[in-house]
Amino acid sequence: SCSSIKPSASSSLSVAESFTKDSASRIESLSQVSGVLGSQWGDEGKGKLVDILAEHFDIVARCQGGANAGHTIYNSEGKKFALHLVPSGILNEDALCVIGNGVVVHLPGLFKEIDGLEANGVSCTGRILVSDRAHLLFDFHQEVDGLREAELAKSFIGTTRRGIGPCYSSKVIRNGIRVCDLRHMDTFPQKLDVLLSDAASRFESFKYGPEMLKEEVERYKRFAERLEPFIVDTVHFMNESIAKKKKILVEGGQATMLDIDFGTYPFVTSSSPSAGGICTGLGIAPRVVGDLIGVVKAYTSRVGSGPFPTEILGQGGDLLRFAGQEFGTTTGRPRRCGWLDVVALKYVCQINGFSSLNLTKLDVLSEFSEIQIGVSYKQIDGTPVESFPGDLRLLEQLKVEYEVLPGWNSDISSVRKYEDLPKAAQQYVERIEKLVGVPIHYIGVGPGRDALIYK
Ligand code: 2SA
Ligand code: GDP
Ligand code: MG
Repeated sequence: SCSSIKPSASSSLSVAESFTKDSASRIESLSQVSGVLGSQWGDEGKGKLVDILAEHFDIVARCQGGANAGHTIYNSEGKKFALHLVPSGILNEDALCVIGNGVVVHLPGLFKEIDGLEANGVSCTGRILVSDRAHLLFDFHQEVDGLREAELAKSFIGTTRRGIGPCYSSKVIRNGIRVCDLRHMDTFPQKLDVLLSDAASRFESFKYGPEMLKEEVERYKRFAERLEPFIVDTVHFMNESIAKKKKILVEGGQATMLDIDFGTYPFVTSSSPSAGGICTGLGIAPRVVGDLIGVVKAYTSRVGSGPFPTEILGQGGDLLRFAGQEFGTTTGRPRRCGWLDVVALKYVCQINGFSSLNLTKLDVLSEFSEIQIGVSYKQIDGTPVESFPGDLRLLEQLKVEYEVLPGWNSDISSVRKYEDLPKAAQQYVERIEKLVGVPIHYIGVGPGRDALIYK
């Protein structure tokens, strides 16, 4: 359960050994419907874990977000893949990939991604199912994303400009166009005209005329034909699969600190990357959802604007950024870096009820002789802050209190057993478990598939 945690194993090797689980038993004990969710501001290494777990699941499903996600995976031959809309299960040939109703789908991007995978020997035919209820994200949504950011000037969000916010806006204001609408080309042009006219009346620089509509409709007629074999009522499919005892892994995009409700609003994405998004984005009941693994980077990164209490500015930040290769998978933007923030992490664990954590990129901290953990927040007048605040004004002014732990000054990237980690590295892992109250079952020590320690 989320709240139970093993006692500290820092004192003797034999105790640590008894906690070391082999990979098979850890993965096989995961429940029928499990999920992998981001626990910070994204890019924790969700894609890598999903890729590893996918071998043991029948279905890998995305429930929210879109091509703003960037999941980098190295396969067994060390070949690099960057996935955006296609679930990270695609590299395991037996896994079926579902794009659920909660995802916003940019068809030109999806087909480009599929073509790229196929060109690299990954067969996608018959392996990707797209919900008929999913909303379509058009090129114009991307253009509007850029125009909105430009308009915000200095207070820009720092979006990926993939059209995510504008597409979810269309959905929520109820004039969005869904995948099933591609089957009704008689009414499609009129629906698209409403959206494009709206954008044109809102933004002076948005150029729109009858030619553009005609071209876009023709393009979408071709996309509709190509997409037809992928279109499924995924609500029915998921629930039937559950009844047939198929194992399902849900792959989260972004992370809870970017959640539209729980994140640092307005510096968030427009979907629900937290546990609730699994049910709304796939149409499955909360009681069928079992284990949720929170993926946590051993430090913190954030791309885009917004509060980041434990951010390290200047050289320390650069050191983490280069050691961890912290650059956006989708946009290439340099990521802001800082220490682990336990206040934020505890808040995220409460919201999601994680059964375990995957601590990633522990190897990156080998560069540091001392490691800090943000353990509590205080207001400037010294008043303690109980939980991660919703009020940005408060968040920007607070002071973080740190604990300092010794570094391990050695390369751990080839370590494969928990007990072989240097004492100081074990101490860091166990201190996090203790502070957060959730066990760490997986520890990443490198980007490769094999660079994972089961604890
Ligand atoms: P958006 O585009 O509307 O979702 O942006 C809103 C905020 O959400 C953040 N966001 C992300 N943060 C980290 N990683 C993401 N995916 C890519 C990656 C990002 C990239 O894997 O590296 O390549 O730049 C992601 N997607 C959205 C975004 O930075 C805004 O703060
Ligand atoms: P995601 O969006 O959560 O899937 O994460 P990204 O793929 O955007 O970013 C994580 C990056 O860290 C990728 O380049 C991964 O290859 C890499 N990575 C994942 N786990 C580890 C790890 O344990 N150690 C190191 N050094 N790199 C890792
Ligand atoms: Mg990413």
